[in-house]
Amino acid sequence: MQRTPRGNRLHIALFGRRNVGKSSLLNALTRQDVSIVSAIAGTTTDPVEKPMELLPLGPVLFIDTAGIDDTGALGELRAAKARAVLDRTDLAVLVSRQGDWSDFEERLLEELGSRQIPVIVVSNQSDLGIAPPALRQRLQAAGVPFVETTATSGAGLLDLREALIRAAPADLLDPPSIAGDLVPPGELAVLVVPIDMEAPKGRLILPQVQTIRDLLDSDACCLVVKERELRAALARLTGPPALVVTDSQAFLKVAADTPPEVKLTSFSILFARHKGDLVELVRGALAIDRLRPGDRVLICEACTHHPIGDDIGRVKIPRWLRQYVGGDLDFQHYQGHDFPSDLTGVHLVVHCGGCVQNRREMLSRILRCRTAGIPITNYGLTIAYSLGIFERALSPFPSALDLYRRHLTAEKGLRNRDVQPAS
Ligand SMILES: Nc1nc2c(ncn2[C@@H]2O[C@H](COP(=O)(O)OP(=O)(O)OP(=O)(O)O)[C@@H](O)[C@H]2O)c(=O)[nH]1
Ligand code: SF4
Ligand SMILES: [Mg+2]
Repeated sequence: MQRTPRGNRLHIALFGRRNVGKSSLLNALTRQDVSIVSAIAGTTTDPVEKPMELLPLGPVLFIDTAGIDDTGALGELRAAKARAVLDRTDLAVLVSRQGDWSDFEERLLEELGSRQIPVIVVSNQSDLGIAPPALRQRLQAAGVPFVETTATSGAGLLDLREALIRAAPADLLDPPSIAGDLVPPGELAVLVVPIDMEAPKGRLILPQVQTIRDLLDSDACCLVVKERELRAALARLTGPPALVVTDSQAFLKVAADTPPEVKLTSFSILFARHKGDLVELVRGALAIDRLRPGDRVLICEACTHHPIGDDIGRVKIPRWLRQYVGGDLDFQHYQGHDFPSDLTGVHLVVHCGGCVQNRREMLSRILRCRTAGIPITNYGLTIAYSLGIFERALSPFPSALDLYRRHLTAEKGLRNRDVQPAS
C-alpha cells in the first residue's frame, strides 16, 4: 500500500457546460495530460479521476466530468453520470467561459448550495474576454469565491489553488478516528483477521490496514491474530486488551472467546462511524425487526471485487437475514458508485463499511435514505443484530448503545401494554 487510498482523499470535482475548459483546467492543475482536451463539445464522456498531492491540503482526488448541458439520449446519460459525481464531491469547481452565466450554472450553484458542498466559480478563457463585473459582485455578495483563469497559459492557476485550499471543508479533512480514540496510548487492541478463501493473496484488506495505521497514529499497540488463535493469544496477555476488533464474519466465535468485560466490535462497525454516521446506521439495523418475507433489501458494496465462494454480500448476509425473518427476501445488489436515485419499494439498505469511499459519498447515501424514509444500516451491524450480539458489538460506543437500550425499553413497554388485561 504505497498511496493514500481514494476514500481518504478530498474529492474536488470540476463541473460546467461543454467546452468551457474543464479538462484543460484539470491538466493545468495537475501539470499532466490527464484528460483529453479538444475544441469539440462533449469530449469528456465518463468522469476522469486523478489522485495527487495538493499541498498543504495533502492527498486529493480531482474529478473531471462531462458537460452538464450535454443533449440527446447519450448526452443526457453522460450528464447524469456527471451529476452523480455530486454525491462524492467534497469541493466543487464550477467552470464557466468568460463568466457566461446561464440557467445551467444557476441550477448547479443552487444544487451545490442545497447539498452544502463548498464551491469556487471559475471564469476560464479569460484571455478571450473578462467576466461581467455584475456576476463577480453577485457571487462575492453571496460569499462564493470567484477566480478568473486561462487554462492554456496557466494564468490565474495560483489563485485557483489558493481558493481550493481556503474552501476545503475542515471536518472532511479530519473525519472521526477509526479506533485510535477507543484505545488509550500504550494500551492494546487485538485485531481478529480470518484468512479464508475470500482473503486476498499475500496482503490484508484495506479496513484492516487502515485500522492498524490509525491505532499506531494514536500511540496504541495492536496484536493481529486469526480467530483460531484468539483464545490462546488472550491467555498469554498479562492484562485484558482495551478493545477486540473482529471481521464481522467471525463475530460469534470471537464473542465466545473474548471475556465479556472486554469491549468488542467489528471492522465494519468501526467504519460505520469513520465513514458515515454510526447512530443513524444503528437506527437502521433496528428496522430488521420490521422486515417481512418478500420485502426488498438493497445490498451496496463500495468496491467492485469479483464475488467468490461464500461472499459476504451475496451469500452470507442474505442467508442470515432470511433466517432471521423466517422467509425469502428480494435482494438487489449495487456496486461501486452505483446507488439508486429512486428508493421506492425498498424496505432496507445494507451497506458495506465503505472503506474505499470518501465520507461525503457515504453521508450522501445516508441522507438520501433518510429523506426517502428508508432505513440504512451496514454489514457489521446487520450481522451483529441478526446473530443476537448487537449490544456486545456496540459496547465501545456509548451513544449508539444508549439508542439501542432506549429502543429495547420502549419495545418492552409496548409488549407490557399489549398483555395488560382489559379493565
Ligand atoms: N483560448 C483559450 N482556450 C481554452 C482555454 N481553456 C481551454 N481552451 C480550449 O477550449 C476547448 C475546450 O477545452 P476542454 O478542456 O476540452 O473543455 P471541456 O470543458 O473539458 O469540454 P467537454 O469535455 O467537451 O465538456 C479546447 O480547444 C481548449 O484548447 C483558455 O483558457 N483559453
Ligand atoms: S466491501 Fe466495502 S468495506 Fe469491504 S473492502 Fe470493499 S469497500 Fe471496503
Ligand atoms: Mg472535458
